[in-house]
Amino acid sequence: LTMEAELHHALIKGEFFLEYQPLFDFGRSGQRMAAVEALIRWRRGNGELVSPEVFIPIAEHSRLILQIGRWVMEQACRDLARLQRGGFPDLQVSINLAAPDFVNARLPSELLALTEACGIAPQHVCLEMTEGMVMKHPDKAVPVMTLLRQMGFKISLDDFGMGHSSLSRLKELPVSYLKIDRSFIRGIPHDRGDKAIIRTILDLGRHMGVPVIAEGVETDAQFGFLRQFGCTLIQGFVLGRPKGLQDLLGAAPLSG
Ligand code: G
Ligand code: G
Ligand code: MN
Ligand code: NA
Repeated sequence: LTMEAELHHALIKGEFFLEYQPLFDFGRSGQRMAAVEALIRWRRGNGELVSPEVFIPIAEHSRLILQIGRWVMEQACRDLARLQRGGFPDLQVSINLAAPDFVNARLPSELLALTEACGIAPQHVCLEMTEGMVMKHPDKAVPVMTLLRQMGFKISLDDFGMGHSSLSRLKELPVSYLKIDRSFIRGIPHDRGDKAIIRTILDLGRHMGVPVIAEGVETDAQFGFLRQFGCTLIQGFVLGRPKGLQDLLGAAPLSG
C-alpha cells in the first residue's frame, strides 16, 4: 500500500486523533489559558504513532489533505463546544490549515456552517496558516482570509519571520496574530541576532496593532526574555505540552 492509500484508510478507520496544546495569555487580567492549538496525530493499526511532519506533506500531494483538513475542523469545533461547556467558556481553538484549504473559496461558508452546527462563535476559532503559504498564493489566499475575518474568524500567521513576506505585503494581510517561528526562540538567551529579531517582531506587532504569539518556548530564560519585552501570548513545553481532550476537561476550573 502507498502511504497515500494508507492515509485514506486511516480516515475511514478513525486512526487520526487530535491533541491540544495550551496558549497562555499573561495580559492585564493575569495568567489564563486563552486558547488551545489542535495538533493532529496518527496512530496506525500496529500502534505506531506517525508525526504530522511525515504524513501532512504526503497528503498535500493529493486531495486527501482537504479531507484531513475537514476532519480536523469538524473534530476541533466539536471539541471546543465541549470544552466551553465543560468549564472554559471563553476558550479559543487554533486550527492549522494547509495551502489547499486556504485557497478553497468555499472554506469560509463551510466553516461558518460548521461553527453554527456546533454552537460556537467564529470569534473563538483561529485559523493558522504559515507565512510561506500565504505569500505563495496571495491572490487566492487574501480574498479567503478577508471573508473569514468579515465572518468573525481569527487568523494567525504561523512560522512568522521565516522570510517569505515583504513588509509591504504584510501590512495588507488581514491577520489577527503574528506567531514568531520557534527557530528564533531557540536562540534565547545566547544568540544576539535571534534576540534582536524577536524584539523587532514584538515592536512590529505593537505598531501594527497585531498581537504577537511566541511558540516553542521551552525554558525559563526564554519565557523571562519574552515577558521582559512585552510578549503576553506564550505557548511551549515550559507551560504545557499537547494533551488529549479528556485531560483538558479534567483540569477545568469549574469541573469540580
Ligand atoms: O504537533 P507537531 O509538532 O508534531 O506538528 C508538526 C507539524 O505538523 C507542525 O508544522 C504543525 O503545524 C503540523 N500540523 C499539526 N497538526 C496539523 C493539522 O491538523 N493540519 C495541518 N495541516 N498541519 C498540522
Ligand atoms: O508549525 P507549528 O507551529 O504548527 O508547530 C506546532 C508543533 O510545535 C506541534 O507539533 C507541537 O508539538 C510543537 N511544539 C509545541 N511547543 C513546543 C516546544 O516548546 N518545543 C518544541 N520543540 N516543539 C514544540
Ligand atoms: Mn501552528
Ligand atoms: Na509555527
